[in-house]
Amino acid sequence: MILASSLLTGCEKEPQPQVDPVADNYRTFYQIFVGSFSDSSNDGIGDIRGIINRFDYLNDGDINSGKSLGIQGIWLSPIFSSPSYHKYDVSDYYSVDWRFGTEEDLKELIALCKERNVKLILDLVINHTSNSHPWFTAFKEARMKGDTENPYYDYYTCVTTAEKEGGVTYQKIAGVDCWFECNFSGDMPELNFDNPKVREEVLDIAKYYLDLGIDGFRFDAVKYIYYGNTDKSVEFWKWYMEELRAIKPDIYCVGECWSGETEILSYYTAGLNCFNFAMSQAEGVAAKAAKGSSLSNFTGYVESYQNKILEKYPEGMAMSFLTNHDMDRIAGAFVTENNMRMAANLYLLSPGSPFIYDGEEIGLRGSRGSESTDANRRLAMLWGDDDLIRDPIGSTYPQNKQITTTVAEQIEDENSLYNYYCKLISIRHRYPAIARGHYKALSGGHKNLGGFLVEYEGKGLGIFHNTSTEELSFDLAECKGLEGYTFTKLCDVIGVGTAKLEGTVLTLGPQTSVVVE
Ligand SMILES: [Ca+2]
Ligand SMILES: [Ca+2]
Repeated sequence: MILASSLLTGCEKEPQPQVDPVADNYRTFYQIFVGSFSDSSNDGIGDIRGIINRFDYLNDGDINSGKSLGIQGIWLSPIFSSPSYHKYDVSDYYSVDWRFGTEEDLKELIALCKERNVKLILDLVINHTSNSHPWFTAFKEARMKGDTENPYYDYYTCVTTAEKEGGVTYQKIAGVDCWFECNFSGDMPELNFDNPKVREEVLDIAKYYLDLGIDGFRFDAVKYIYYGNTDKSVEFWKWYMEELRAIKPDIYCVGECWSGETEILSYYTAGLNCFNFAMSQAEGVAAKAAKGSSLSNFTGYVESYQNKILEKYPEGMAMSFLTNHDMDRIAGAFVTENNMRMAANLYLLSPGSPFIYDGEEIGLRGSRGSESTDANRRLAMLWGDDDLIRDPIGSTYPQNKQITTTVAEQIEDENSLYNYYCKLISIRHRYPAIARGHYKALSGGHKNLGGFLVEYEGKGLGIFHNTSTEELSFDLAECKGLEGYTFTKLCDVIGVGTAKLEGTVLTLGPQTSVVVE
């Protein structure tokens, strides 16, 4: 059973402005898999106008309304022309895929985002193109003819049979000794970034969309630019980020380097924030702690990871998330929804700029399954109204495994996961320190009790979590690491149980988190 979470009034009592005043990049983002989100044209495929129609759901312009998720940024999965449903293989970087709408629709979405102070970033896939991109057609033709004068002759990475390297995937062009690199699929040939013309092309694409009013990008597959050579890939991103920052100093970018911590952190030296993969998935540090394993593994990780980022890139941020479109939905990782709520507390009450994958806030399910299809990880949003959005082509997820509630139902139910996310996000935004502060791990004297001292602008904020299923107490006066700080106010409580602060003794109900000052 899920008990009502109690939400106390925040410590800041001054009336807050209607429009979120945040001007920096420490924002709570929402990932939209465009084709599965909302359909405005009744063809079953999500589109840009669908997002425009759903904007009040995402951010209604009033951070105090309590009727909106209140997200401050949107990442759109690729929207450019592409033969696939997922569009990670682009055939024209300068046109919106006709199924998703038009550039006019995109401009309208940009204007709406600006009005609501929501940053809009596009998924930019530059490592590879579609094999139906005109550049690739021209490259292939030039190679087959041996036409070295053709400007596209060197647009893609290719080697001779003798030059092939292990661990890299190639495909041969029939009739000539030319193997083009294609680590994702033969349909996705990889561009040659040693060619200055290719670098110019990818810079022009970014410039075009920045001119249109886009706030930045989510960069796909950053480590594949020079696959197997991290130094060269880092050099590329350093160059690219410097060029982009010269055009738009406050640009918001995040890189996808799906790898271990050391490799992820190397891209921070290029001035590029990257997704924090260790926080994600069923066995990630957030989900594991939420399921009851030692909380100090989580708190210690958050502290050390933030320090490592700041060492590599003083303006860097952690970019936490639980899942994305390439992973099984996180709701399936937990036996009870209370664990799911705890995982949300852990990652949304941590530093930087976190990402919520659309549908996560209603507990949407979907996993690859034995059919091994990623389409199952990108199922249609369950609006519960007349939206005709359909699951993507190739999905096989059994209907009887899906949740039985919808957005419409969860909005009306004050104890729903959706309303829980709304409250949790509003708590995150009430304290600028949560996103921007410096985190120090604290132990609560029990394997499931602990949290952080968060220092920001000379003040200390306390965040504490009880991940167990019982009530736990501890004395803040005896908490190692809190020397010099006395917390006297219990500001916000979110979780399954309640909480109290009596003198210096803090008591947290089961699976509950608090903010104290
Ligand atoms: Ca549509
Ligand atoms: Ca590459």
